[in-house]
Amino acid sequence: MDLETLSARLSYLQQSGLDAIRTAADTGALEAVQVAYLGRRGELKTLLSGIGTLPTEDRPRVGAIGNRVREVLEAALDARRVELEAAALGARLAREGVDVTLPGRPVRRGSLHPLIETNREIARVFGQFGFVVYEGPEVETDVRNFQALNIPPDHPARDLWDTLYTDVPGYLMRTHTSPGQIHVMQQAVPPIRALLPGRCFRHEAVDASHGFEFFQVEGLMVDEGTTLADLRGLLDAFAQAMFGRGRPTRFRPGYYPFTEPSVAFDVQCVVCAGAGCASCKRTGWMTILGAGMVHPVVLCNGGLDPDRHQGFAFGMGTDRIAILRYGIDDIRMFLENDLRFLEQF
Ligand code: 2NL
Repeated sequence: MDLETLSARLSYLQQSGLDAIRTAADTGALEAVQVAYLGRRGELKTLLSGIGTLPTEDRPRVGAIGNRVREVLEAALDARRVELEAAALGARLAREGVDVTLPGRPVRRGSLHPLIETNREIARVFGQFGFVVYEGPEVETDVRNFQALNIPPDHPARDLWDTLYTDVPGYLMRTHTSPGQIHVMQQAVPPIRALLPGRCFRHEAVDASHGFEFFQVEGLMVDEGTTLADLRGLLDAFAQAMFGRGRPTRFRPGYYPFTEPSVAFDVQCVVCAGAGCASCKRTGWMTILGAGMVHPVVLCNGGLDPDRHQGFAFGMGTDRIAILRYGIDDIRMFLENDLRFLEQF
């Protein structure tokens, strides 16, 4: 082969290499072009192996042309590689792109159960009078749930059919939050202003106004010289906060083994406002809680001296307060966990 032919072939090789590089559709194809032209057994190597047949003085010139061809092709390969990678990235971005202007998926927010909200509202009102929230255990001793509260052994509440007993002798599911107040009396030093919200349990046949579990809130105040008048004033303020300003209230005589005297506290019916309706059984009054002066025996059981300290206590069913506030007629709704009901509050 002579110099001229070899130069022409090198020039042709460069041109066809550049064409192949330009038309390579992706980085894989480009890799194949590189191997075919510049690889160890590529076209350039093959062509240059003919250099030995040239006269010695021509060899450097052909070598220089060969190097130049390699440089041109390498530069073209690099440029095309950058181009292909950018195009691939662009295509991927277009394919996987996120439309940030699309509306988001709505987050479904939960809310507190209406009974828990009612408990909190009750605690908020009494909190303004200095009452502090305490909590007691749901499994209690027979002593604290009954004996300490002056509830005699033959009291109907102690019957198997009214109380859920555990299989551990002497332990039961508390039937009211009062045993929690015994804990408070035994631990705190008067003046005591305690509020005890919590879940209670009774062995009941379930109907529209009875469940086997229910919420109760109890209050206890113990100090020197605490009277029934203090109780009345406090409960009036509570009734007005829950059922509206200026709402008339009344005390009626009641009975509990743990208070003496005992009262029922009524609020004028919010539905009929005195005219008589089904909601208050046409009496014009709704009983919202029971209360009384803590029985001296109970004060003693709580570790206090009745000659020095007196107190009052009151207890209410959260369910009942919520029913009256929201105008619901079936307490089973509160425990059925039907969102269509619960979401209305
Ligand atoms: C009701 C009536 C009441 C009490 C609860 C109480 C607690 C102690 C001492 C004295 Cl430690 N009394 N609690 C007093 C009167 C009534 O609850 O019908 N609740 C739903």
